Amino acid sequence: MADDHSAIGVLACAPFATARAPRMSDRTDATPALVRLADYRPPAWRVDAVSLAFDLDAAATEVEATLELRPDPAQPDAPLRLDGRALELLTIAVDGRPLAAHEYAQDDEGLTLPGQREACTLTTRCRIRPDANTRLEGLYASGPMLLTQCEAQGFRRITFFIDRPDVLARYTVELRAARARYPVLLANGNPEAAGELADGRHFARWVDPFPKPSYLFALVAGDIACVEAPFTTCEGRAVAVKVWTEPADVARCRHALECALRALRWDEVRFGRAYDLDVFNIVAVQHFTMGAMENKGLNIFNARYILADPESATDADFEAIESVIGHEHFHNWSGNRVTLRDWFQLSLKEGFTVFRDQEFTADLHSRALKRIDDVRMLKSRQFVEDSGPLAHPVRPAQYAEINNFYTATVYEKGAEIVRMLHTLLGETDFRRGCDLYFARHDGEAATVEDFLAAMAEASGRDLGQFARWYAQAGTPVLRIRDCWDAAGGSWSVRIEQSTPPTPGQPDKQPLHVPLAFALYDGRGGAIARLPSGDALVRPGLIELTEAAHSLSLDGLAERPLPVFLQGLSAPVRLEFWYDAATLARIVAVERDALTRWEAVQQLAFDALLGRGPDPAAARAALIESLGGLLADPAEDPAFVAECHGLPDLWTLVDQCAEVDLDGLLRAREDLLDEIAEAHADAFESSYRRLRAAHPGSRFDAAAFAARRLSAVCLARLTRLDPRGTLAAAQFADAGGMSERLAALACLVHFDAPAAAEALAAFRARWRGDMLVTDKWLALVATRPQAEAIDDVRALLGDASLWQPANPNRVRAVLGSFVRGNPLACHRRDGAGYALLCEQVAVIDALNPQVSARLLTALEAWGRFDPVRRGQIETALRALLAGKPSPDLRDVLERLLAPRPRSP
Ligand code: B3K
Ligand code: ZN
Repeated sequence: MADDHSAIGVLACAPFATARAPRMSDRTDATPALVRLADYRPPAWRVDAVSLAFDLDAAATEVEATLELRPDPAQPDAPLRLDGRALELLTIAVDGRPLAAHEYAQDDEGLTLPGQREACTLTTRCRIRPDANTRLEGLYASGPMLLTQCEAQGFRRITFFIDRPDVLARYTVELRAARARYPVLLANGNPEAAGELADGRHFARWVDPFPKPSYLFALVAGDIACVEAPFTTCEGRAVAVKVWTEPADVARCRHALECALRALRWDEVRFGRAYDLDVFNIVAVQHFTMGAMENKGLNIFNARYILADPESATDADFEAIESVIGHEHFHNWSGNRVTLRDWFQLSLKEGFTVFRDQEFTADLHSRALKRIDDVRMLKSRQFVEDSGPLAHPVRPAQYAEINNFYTATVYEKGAEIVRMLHTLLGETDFRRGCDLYFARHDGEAATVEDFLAAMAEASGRDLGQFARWYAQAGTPVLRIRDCWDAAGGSWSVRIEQSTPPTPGQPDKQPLHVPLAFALYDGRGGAIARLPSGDALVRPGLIELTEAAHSLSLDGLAERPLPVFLQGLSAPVRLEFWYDAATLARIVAVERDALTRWEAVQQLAFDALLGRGPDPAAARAALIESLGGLLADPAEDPAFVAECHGLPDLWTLVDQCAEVDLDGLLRAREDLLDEIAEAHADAFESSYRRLRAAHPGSRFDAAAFAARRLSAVCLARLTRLDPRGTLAAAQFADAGGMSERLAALACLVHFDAPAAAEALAAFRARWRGDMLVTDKWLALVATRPQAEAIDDVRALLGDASLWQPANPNRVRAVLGSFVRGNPLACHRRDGAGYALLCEQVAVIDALNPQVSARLLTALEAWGRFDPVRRGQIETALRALLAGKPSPDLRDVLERLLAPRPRSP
């Protein structure tokens, strides 16, 4: 364990120069320069150890940093350069000697010491303004708390540092603050000392024994309380696990604490990864740009992913909390112990960790349902991203603003790549590969190549071609045609793969694709024999490596029913056309739940988009299949609910080169009406049965599943009952938030007479709780009426509700509006786009990460009709002309770039 406290003593009494006039500029108008992967160079200087001392205060915090610096002998002439943004430099000294003005140069991006060539101790003292920090990056205030968010480049807003992930240092941190206002002082690592200071102030000293990059630094100070539990790791380490929040909410942290204990144990059992500190602190805060952050030993969470009880949180909230708690903890190895060489490798930690959290949920609950949920999300978000102007490789080759690359592609497609490795290698070799990767790179900054090399070595497989998945953007298409020769009893199949052009990548190479498959005979029995040909075929899996493959199987008595891509064995689009009867048969005979669900989706696509051999037959088969699923007591109600959830608008848009938005929305509503009418009795009886069998808010898998399906039944029944009687009754006697919110959504979305009263009652009940109020805001913003835009304007004018500096409010109102209210946001008169872009500009001045992300919701605009395209282009160009932040500018420029053409 590093013992740097003497250094803090030195730091506290070292003489300092008074620095020149502060440079505080934080915005530039210029297009940010592109950073390229090809330009990567190792750091010219290393930081071995850091001592930080914070005199915390919301209005003015002073940060004293002592860095043990050492030049890279291979780059002897490189000057010492440190990153720093919006820092007021108060003093600077090298080896205790105050620097004269000519010995360093400060600019908007940092600090250079041109004459420094030898290893040295650099001490700086800076002043920062947490309460003026609306970017929520660096040190900022959330209500009465002070906290940090450093990933990706926020540490440079706290102190001068070589702020890149391949500079790993050991940190000692002393926090000092007024005890009355900040009684709890937390930082990374283990607590080492604490005590009183003069004038009602106190201090806490934390030492992190593990070297880490600056993006994992964190502190929290405030009047917070915790729930806690002991945990003993498989290595025998006693860990105090604590979940903290503002005292009034602490009772709602119990579920999160239990999730953390489950995550700690699961990672030991499934991945052999043990926790490595004496304390594991998790803190919930109200202001947070993302969901959560994996800082070493001090995970910081958006409160929406911590606080829950049955009265205030839905079943989906409970599930999401478990998943995010797991995700952040799993980063302790995939991200923290083994970190990233550079930000291009982001998916190395994010894709891998999403895969790990997906497996955590699948192992603990229903593997089938988890996969369906993940694939639904992948298709509605990542596939759309991958086919639009913001498409980029899982490992981008360049970026203007790294914060714009925390995307569905880096996270979800990145997880699919890891899942394909798992499929290709099998659990045993995959685990051996992970173990090797962790052992070989522990304490290092790694690359995608390092990860693949460990997997290849552990399995003996050549992953050279597989690596293209990281470099090539766009969703590959598998075009499959089969042929049956009845006379010879021979079945043959041709499989072609291609990937459409994406921005900057007109030409694509064939990928290494694991294609799961099954062949069924006429009675639904699996055909065990394998086809042969020019692809590697093993039971249940074909490995594609070429642009085209041919396979065949002889000696069959009847035409087999082939099923491809079970479990979505690769993130590709499948073009293999079944007629409606065959799709219905797949729903009936297939064993893989995801493939059954996909067959239902396929019927819906054919019916809604007028595709396939007979759209009318697809519509009839869909309605019949949905009825069959509803009537079958052997089916898991949650699976039935998933099947009844038709593809959302964005998944449908993704299927079309040119979109008739109005037509698509109408078609979807008409189909839902028809389904409701066709199965009205079954919906009613299922609804009553499910609610009677699982009253109240019990928390077990059966109750979750029942509530999921009863919510679908209620939504269909409310279509048939303009008075919304059943929904009003459920709203009145709801057993918890899931039932209450489902009922309220029906009343609001179908404009039932009781809607206004129910909305008012909900708002009054939760007036003091903005997290729950966010659910209310989202409902108001998604009322599917063109006039909902007026409601949104009213919300934006209500200061008790609208807090543009809080990302949760922005997501609840504007995020819901732009993603979930096509009828209002995409109004043909352009009023929705005007509102969105006007608000994006307002938010951009506060928090550029949030404004840039909000605008990505327009990524499919190039497929819209000419009228909408014209309006969107005008709105985007106006934003571009109005001095956007570099983050927003980057998104705007990519949205407006000419579309890539096929070669
Ligand atoms: N690593 C963080 C995300 C940080 C976002 C920076 N803009 C959360 C996560 O993926 O675990
Ligand atoms: Zn993550």
